[in-house]
Amino acid sequence: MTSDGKVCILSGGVGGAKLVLGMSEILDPKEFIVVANTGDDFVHLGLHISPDIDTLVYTLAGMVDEKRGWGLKDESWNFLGAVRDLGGETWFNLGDKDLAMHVERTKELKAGVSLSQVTKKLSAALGVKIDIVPMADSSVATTILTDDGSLAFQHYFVRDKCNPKVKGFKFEGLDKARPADGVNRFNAEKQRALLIAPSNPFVSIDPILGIPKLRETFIGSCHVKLAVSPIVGGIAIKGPAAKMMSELGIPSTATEVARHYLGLIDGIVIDEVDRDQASQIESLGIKPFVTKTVMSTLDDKIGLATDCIEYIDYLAGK
Ligand code: FO1
Repeated sequence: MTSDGKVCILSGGVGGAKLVLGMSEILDPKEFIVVANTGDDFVHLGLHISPDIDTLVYTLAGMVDEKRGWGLKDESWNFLGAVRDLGGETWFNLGDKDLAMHVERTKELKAGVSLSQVTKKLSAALGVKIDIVPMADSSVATTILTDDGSLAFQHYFVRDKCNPKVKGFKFEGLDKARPADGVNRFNAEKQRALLIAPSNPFVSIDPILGIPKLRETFIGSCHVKLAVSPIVGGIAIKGPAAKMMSELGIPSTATEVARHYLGLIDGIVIDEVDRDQASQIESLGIKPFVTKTVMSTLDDKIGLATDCIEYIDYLAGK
């Protein structure tokens, strides 16, 4: 590890997990931690589901279904079929093998083990060496304010397929949330960088940054603050970020992603197709780095992770 401390990656699900996988190929596990959004967490059929943690763990364990981006590959769906036969809720797809993760997590949480500790235990069991830390151990629940009323995150995202028009967001429990121990340990010293993954700024990153005092602490504890834009050529590679932006009256551009993080980040990585926005971003006082950000192959993921680390070192004046 360098003497300059660690990199802390803030991540949601699919897009963030891809960058983290790339990072795991170029950095030692001791050189970085991943802080996962838990605003998407919910209790379903009596089970505690932590979708972004699951996606990170399965991706790093090489077990994720790459086509869907979430859940396990070679999955079967007998449990879901049996729930359907009983007239139960089947809008949220829980595969037979995936079920084990939620059952084990729920059992441990019920026994009083913290989400941080359960995550550590379950990721280690699957051979994941990267430190994945939930943003908080207490519950934070993202609610989407829409034209159809307030919707719990997974109702908006999975059940209603992101169709309702978004008017705003609420993060219940955020005021009482405290950063998990792993995040506190990271912030106790001067660290190499904060890296915001190409995740949804509104529902994946804002819940993390909204934990009281966390944003200010990151500003103080990290030498460099860098984000990667999840918006490429006006669209989001995965998920509703671009749709949310246009419904909120914000142009869906990399420039607006940079503006969203104004006051926090020193630099932003944007895609080649958005090269013409570089000077606009620069005029915000944020330094843009243009590269290929779409991560289809493992080489793409390693390439973007390498670019991020090189740009972090450049911004640190090395
Ligand atoms: N996403 C879907 O689009 N449909 C699903 O049925 C679904 C099930 C699911 C089960 C377990 C899990 O860990 C994740 C799951 N996801 C599903 C992904 C997840 O809900 C979203 O990708 C995130 O919450 C957004 O980051």
